Formats: sequence, structure tokens, C-alpha cells
Amino acid sequence: MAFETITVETEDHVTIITLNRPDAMNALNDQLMGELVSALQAAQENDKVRCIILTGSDKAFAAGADIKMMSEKTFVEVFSEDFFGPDADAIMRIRKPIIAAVSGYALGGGCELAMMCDFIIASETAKFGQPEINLGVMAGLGGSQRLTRFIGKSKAMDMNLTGRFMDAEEAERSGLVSRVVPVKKLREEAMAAAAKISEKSMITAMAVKESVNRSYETTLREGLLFERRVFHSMFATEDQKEGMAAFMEKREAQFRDK
Ligand code: CO8
Repeated sequence: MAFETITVETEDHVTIITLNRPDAMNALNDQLMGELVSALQAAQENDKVRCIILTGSDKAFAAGADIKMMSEKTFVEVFSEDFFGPDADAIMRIRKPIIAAVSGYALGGGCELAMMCDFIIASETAKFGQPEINLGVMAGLGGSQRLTRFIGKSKAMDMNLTGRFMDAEEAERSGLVSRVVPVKKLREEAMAAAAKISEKSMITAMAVKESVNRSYETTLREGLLFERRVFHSMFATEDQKEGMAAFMEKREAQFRDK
């Protein structure tokens, strides 16, 4: 597939999608979102791919939705087309693990896109923010919802109301990102994490993703029951037998995604 606003490479079992609109700090427009969804769906359908990395440039993961594109839109247009809604839904339907590898600006829709991934590895230069209020709008893809669950009400209010940026160190301290690494090591660290995930049973990895995500959608009681039932169901897989046998035989497990 030929893309203009992203690049896509597959190395071993990992698809790396790089946002690539350098002149616009990787701002998200209709074309980029469409291409991103296509690339993610292709990775989902490719049996060889076991993990996905979404990244940008050293300067910007993405500086938000494209302001030039949005500036002329009317309420009727954004409401009728459900602006970015179907794209966000499609991203959330990807069942394989997605790691966001963030350097530079992750602002507005860029921060929200990173939060749609399963976890975020940041470089020391990463800056997160929900500065939409400066444009006379507010977050629309999770900046008032996911961010609040990730970092708590006080910090989410601070970010959304003042529009200030959060650096990588504060983002890690607040639980927004899982680790911070030097900018030169970002790709290597993300690839190493993706390689680790690729060694696991894909069935189990998808179940983990579904279960952790469920914790944001439901009550603790329902979530715990969901988790327990998924755990029980894993005893129907060959990979559970293999994983436990390998432990007892003191060897590496050979998972077959069955
Ligand atoms: N959209 C379009 N173009 C952008 C964007 C953007 N979000 N961000 C940067 N650019 C462009 C600039 O216009 C500039 O282009 P040009 O050279 O043609 O003028 C180029 O990128 C470089 O940017 P700067 O010259 O501004 O670079 P600086 O290093 O001085 O500043 C910043 C970098 C801090 C990232 C700055 O560009 C900035 O503040 N950008 C805007 C950040 C922002 O407000 N983001 C939020 C956008 S709104 C949003 O994301 C809503 C998402 C929800 C969607 C809802 C769906 C339901």
C-alpha cells in the first residue's frame, strides 16, 4: 500500500508505523487518519505481525489535529461526518498490542492518539499537552476522559484548563507513560518491548489487552469477573498447556497461538 502521510515497515514480527507530515509537526488530518487506520488494519490481518509500534519524528509524535483543516469547519459538518469518530473507533478495535513511542510534541489529538495505544514509551524530549482551550475548543478524542483516568482529575484539569505541557519526567511520575528513555534509544527500547511481546502467545496477549482495557469500561466487580472468566477460558488453549509444561521442563515455551 502506498501512503503519503505515514511510513510503514515490518521488521521480524513488528510493524512500525511512523507519522510523516514533517511540515505540519505530524498534525492529524483526514488523509493521515485514513492511512493510519488502513495500516493498523493491515497489521491486524497480517499473521506475521505480533506487535505494532506507532511513532513520529524526534520533533513531534503529533502536534494535534490539523488546525488549518479544522479552522473552516462548521458544527453541521463536524457533527454530520462525526469528525474523527469512526477513525478513533477503528483504532480502538485493533486487537494486537500497540506501543506508542513518543518523542517531542504529543499535543491535543496527538496526546490522545498516544493514549489510544496500549502503553507509551517516551523519550526525554517528549512533551504532552491538551492545549485545545487556546483554540477555543476542548479535547475531543479522550483528553478529558482517558487522560483523567490515567493521571487523575487534578492534573487532567490543569492540563486541559491551562493548556500547559507536561514533560516526560512528569508524565512518567503521573502514570501517563510506562518508561522514559534517551531520545536515541527510543526506537531500540520500543523494538525490544515489541520483541518481548512477540514471543508470547498472541491469544494471551490479545486477552490481556482486552482485559486491561475492560477495566476502564466497567465496575471493579464486573471487571474482576470478566478477568476471571477470561483466565478460566485460557485453559482451553494449547498455549496454556505448552506454557506450563515448558516451565516445569525448564525450557522456553513454544507458543503456537492456539
Ligand atoms: N495543525 C496544523 N499545523 C500545525 C499544527 C497543527 N496542530 N501544529 C504545528 N503545525 C505547523 C505550524 O503551523 C507550522 O507550519 P508553517 O511552517 O507552515 O507555519 C509548522 O507546523 C511548525 O510549527 P511551529 O512553527 O509552530 O513550530 P514551533 O516549534 O514554534 O511550535 C508547537 C511547535 C508548540 C507544537 C506549535 O506548533 C503548536 O502549538 N501547535 C499547535 C498545538 C495544538 O494546539 N494542538 C491541538 C490542536 S486541536 C486538537 O488536537 C483537537 C483534537 C481533537 C479532535 C476531535 C475529534 C472528535
